[in-house]
Amino acid sequence: MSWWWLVSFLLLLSDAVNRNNFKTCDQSGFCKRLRGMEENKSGYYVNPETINQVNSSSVTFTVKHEMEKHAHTVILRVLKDSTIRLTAQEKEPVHPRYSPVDSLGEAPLQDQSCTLSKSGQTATVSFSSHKAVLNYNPLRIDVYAQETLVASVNARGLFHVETQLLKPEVNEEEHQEGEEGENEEDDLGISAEEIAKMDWEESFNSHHDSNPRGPRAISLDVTFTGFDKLYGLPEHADTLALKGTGSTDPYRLYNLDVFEYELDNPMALYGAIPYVHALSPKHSVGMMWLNAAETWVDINYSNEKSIVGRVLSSIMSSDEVSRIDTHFMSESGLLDLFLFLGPTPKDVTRQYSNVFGPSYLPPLFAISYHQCRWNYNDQKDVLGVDANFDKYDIPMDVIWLDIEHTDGKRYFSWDARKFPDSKEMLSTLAGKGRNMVTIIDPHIKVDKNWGLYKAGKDHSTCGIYVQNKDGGNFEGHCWPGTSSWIDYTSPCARQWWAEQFSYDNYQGSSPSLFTWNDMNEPSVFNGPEVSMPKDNLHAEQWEHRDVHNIYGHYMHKASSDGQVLRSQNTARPFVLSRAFFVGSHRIGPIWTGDNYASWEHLKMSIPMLLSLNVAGYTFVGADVGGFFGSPATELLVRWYQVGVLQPFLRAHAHIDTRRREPWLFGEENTALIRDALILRYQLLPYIYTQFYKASVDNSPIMRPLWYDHPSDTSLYSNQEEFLLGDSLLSSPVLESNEKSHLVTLPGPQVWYDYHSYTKYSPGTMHISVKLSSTPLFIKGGSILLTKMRVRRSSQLMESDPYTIIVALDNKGEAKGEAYVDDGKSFDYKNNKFSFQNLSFTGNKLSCRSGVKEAHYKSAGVERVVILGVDNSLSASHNGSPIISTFSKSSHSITLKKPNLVLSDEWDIEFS
Ligand code: NBV
Repeated sequence: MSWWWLVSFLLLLSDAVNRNNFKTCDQSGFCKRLRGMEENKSGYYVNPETINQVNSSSVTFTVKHEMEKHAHTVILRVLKDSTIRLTAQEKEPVHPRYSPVDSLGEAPLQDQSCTLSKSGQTATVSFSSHKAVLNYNPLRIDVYAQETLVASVNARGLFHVETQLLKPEVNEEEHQEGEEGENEEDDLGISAEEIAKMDWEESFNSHHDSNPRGPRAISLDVTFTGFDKLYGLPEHADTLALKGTGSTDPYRLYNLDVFEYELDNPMALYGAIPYVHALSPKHSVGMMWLNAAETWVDINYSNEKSIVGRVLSSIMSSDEVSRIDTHFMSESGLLDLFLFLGPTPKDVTRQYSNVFGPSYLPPLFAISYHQCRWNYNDQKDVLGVDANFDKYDIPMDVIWLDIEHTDGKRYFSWDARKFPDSKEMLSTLAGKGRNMVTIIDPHIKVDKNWGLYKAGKDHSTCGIYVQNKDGGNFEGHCWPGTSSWIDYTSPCARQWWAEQFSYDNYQGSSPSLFTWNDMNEPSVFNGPEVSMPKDNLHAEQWEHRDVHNIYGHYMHKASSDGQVLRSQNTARPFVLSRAFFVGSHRIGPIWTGDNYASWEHLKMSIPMLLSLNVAGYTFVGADVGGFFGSPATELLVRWYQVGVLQPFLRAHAHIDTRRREPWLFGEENTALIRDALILRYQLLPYIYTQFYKASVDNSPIMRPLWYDHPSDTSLYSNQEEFLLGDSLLSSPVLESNEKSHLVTLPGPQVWYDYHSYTKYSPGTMHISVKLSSTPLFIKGGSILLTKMRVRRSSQLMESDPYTIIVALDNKGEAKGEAYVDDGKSFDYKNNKFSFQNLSFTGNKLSCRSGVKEAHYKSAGVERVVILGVDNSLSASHNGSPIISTFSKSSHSITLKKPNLVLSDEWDIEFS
């Protein structure tokens, strides 16, 4: 066993994060430099003569610095739907700056026309009812949404671009002369001494970063004025509302494999979306800092008057203006900023979706239940687990195989001893409508006798592997031993990778086999911060430093493309990824990595998943039960009850933990887990409809309560409850042995208990709970689609009939939507789906096609339940009566066998 293996192994045995493995801001050269900048000293100003409207939607100007010779071209572009894009580019960069353009959605950005006017020391760009006011000296841009100042760029003067300098040949003698005061300037206007002081090279632990292109960080402050809270910046194991970072490190965004991550702190985790959402009762604003390099973000909340505050109070005659200062710092890359001006959270979501695209529409099985473990040992084990789900009558759609299923951690292969006939196994599962997922990591075992490794090495048209700083294939250590890493940033390598998923290349695979991409931050056991050296080289000679945070995204994309390719463009892909970046929501789900079987981690799953949804990532989940450790039975049951209402639902466990399949905890607990999973399967038609909506405009699937109720500030810090789509509220039990549970039901609507139909007025209340309780509420005024007969898998439920639940509001009305398609193909893109608008008003329940050109014959409706009815009503369709029963105790009416097809248009009349 070599030393690195021993070190990694020992690390795996320790039971908490090893903070020494990861940099603090002080240990990260650029973070230290930029965080240490003094406010209001930036020295950047606009050259007024350069301000120019280049086309109907864009204004450009040149920004210069008092001390430096470098000039920057800034473009302020106005996009359709209250969106601004601001980019700054050095005029003559020594090295180009990376821009993660593949994060942008497929639809081209749409412009909105604007007008430019200048007066005195400012220029104003006006569009719709908004404007951006550019102050020349010092450089500042104040953005007003409908006459209200919402954001100020560089109000604190922290804009800074480390212009890419040429590395000085530091000669000791000259350097000393410099120190004695000669201080000669280079041709960029910076003294040799200053250049020498910058961190050209850096070391961390035993790792050396040669940084051959020199310091080239960028920094910018943006102040959100008049806002109460800021959200977003996934991924951190921290509160939903972002904290001020005055006494901590800034929030760090640098995709890392953090072993046993800690809760409640700003340390980096597996993925990065540099996006914040500022919230006040009147306004929501979103901001994306589109940069794929290591990024740190400082946040400060205050009510004091700043320059911005003074500007605002002079307009609004208010004394105190709450403001949130942010400071974004990235190690390299282009400055590229998007501001979404709202005004509501939903508007911000739509504006985000216009730029970064909506979410991907998963196949139906993907939103059902996944059973995973590191590892299911062999074929027999898999089939035994599968059979037990049937024996215990528990629905399940997918069984997962972790790294041990491979031949020596060579991905796309099977350990022939353990899995002698994978196709047979896959087909047994497929017979019950069940699928399988195998893990495929980005590190490729260096094995000259392995076809896949060799094919990558010998590829004739492009470099398949990431290179080290000297241009050879980078080799590091990971699960298979010495490995190389695929360069997914290269389109050619991505194409090659996608081809590995063909049935010919991936022997023993079949159409029901899907993929899990782990370790794609990338995790390199013997690399700096357990990742890749920053001076490694990618396609087009980009340094790893430039592309680090988008690396995993490209792997996710290439794997998903591979699945689409193998199906000849007919089947929707399913790839789970651990690393992610801006735009990954268009590819497939992610999960929150290696959590722990503790109540604290269960609780933390909620703010973590909510932050992701706020930042545009809708299909997300956390390992049910906790990855490390063995959950006590009560915790496991509660975790299922929470997990079944979260977007991605997978139970998973570390190899060293006790087996924990749902039937291993005694009959009573098996029943509780079964009930939780049955609830998920009953709700699948509703949840699938939410996924459809996310695929249109990226509406979050899992929402903070404030999202639909932004004017209620008491909800701003609520991270114990969440909305699932727009009609359900989950108030999970997150404490051991809880008997009396606090529920917050936001107004003005009434709410109904999903299980008992009890009606609640909005407000905060205690309800009594047992271990069997899964507090779940339906919003008055909504209509939900469910299927009450649950079978072994979602596929086997395809033609089962629907139950429609109508929850009336105080006016006796309700509305909802129902989306149905084949659940697996791309036919929905050719209008083979059904999207129905359901509404209950004036004693009539109507079902109308919401998309006229769409057609798909759905299953029938077997039951309609109306909640919130005070007396018995008789129901009929086209004059024929429908059997109905009134329940006095639950104030509900149930209609049986109305004989209707959901995808048809129909009315049910009540009298
Ligand atoms: O492949 C093994 C595990 C996997 O089960 C887990 O879900 C990943 O997050 N993987 C990490 C590597 C080892 C973790 C200690």
